[in-house]
Amino acid sequence: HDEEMPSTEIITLTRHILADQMRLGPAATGDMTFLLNAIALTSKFIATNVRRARLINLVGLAGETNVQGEEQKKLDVLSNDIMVNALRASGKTAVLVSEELDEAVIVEGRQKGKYCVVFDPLDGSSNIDAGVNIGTIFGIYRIQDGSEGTIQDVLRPGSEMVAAGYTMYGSSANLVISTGNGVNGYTLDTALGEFILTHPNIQIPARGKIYSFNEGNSMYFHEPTLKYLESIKYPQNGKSPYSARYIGSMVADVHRTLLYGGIFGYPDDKKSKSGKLRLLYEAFPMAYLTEQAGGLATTGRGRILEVVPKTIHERCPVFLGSKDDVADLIKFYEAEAGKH
Ligand code: P6P
Repeated sequence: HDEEMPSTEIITLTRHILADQMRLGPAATGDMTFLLNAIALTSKFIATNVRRARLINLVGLAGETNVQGEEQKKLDVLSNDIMVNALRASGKTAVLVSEELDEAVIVEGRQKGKYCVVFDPLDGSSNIDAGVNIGTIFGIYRIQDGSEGTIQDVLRPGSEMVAAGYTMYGSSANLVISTGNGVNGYTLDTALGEFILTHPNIQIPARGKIYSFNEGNSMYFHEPTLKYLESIKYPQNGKSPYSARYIGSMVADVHRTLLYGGIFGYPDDKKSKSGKLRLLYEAFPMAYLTEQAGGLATTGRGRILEVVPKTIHERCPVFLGSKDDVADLIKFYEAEAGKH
């Protein structure tokens, strides 16, 4: 045949995580599979609305009312509502934590399940009018044995998560997930309405050539951060300097780091005592994915996944990426610690 025959071997998200579930054997009840499918559905819904909002925002600005004329809900509120509703309705969750909600949602009655989902429904949404990629970030804990599902089930180190992922909304929707057995990437085929496996077994390069920091905060940076950046911008022994890439949307910066390597950092500094990124639903999921892809994720003083959260919206310094690059950064923090 001269025209390209469509592949008849398409691995959809559902098929791929079902295979993953079978790997776990009869103990797996399929609840995680069902839960991840519910999350995938919300990502499809959000992807559609992000795409439409770009049009509405632009048209809205011109004509005062948007194309549908309906009251346009803020996209991040809309994204939060679809996720809370879909996760509660899945019957697989007991506790939900959202960047958009001050308090955790405790699921009661028949709908209560055994998983806790912490999420940022639309991270980076301030970038949407510029057409910059934004995303949904999520992490999943199983409730602790004997627990009915309380806030204590999510105030646990990220190392106790059983899954994490993000969906990046750009020219296409990319869903990247790990259930503890490596990292896989799926791309939404809008014709099928299915996420198709496009990036099996993502492995971050051991070292990259890109650093991703907001250097606009340099005047506030602590010594170790400044010294590390100096070492890659003015390298000794004839090495080439690293390239700077900073999108200002965590999902996009982390996605590029996973695929191309290098280091992403949002340090704590004199202005932001604990940095800016949230521990539970930004730092933990991205650290989980980075480690599953063979990279490192540190606060500068220790492994991000070992931090024990005290409150659900607390912040945490983040340095993550290629293991050799992050190891180089850690040396500067150890030198600093060694001084005292
Ligand atoms: P800054 C977006 O607002 C966000 O929460 C992350 O997605 C992103 O990495 C960070 O803040 C960007 O922050 O201070 O560099 O604009």
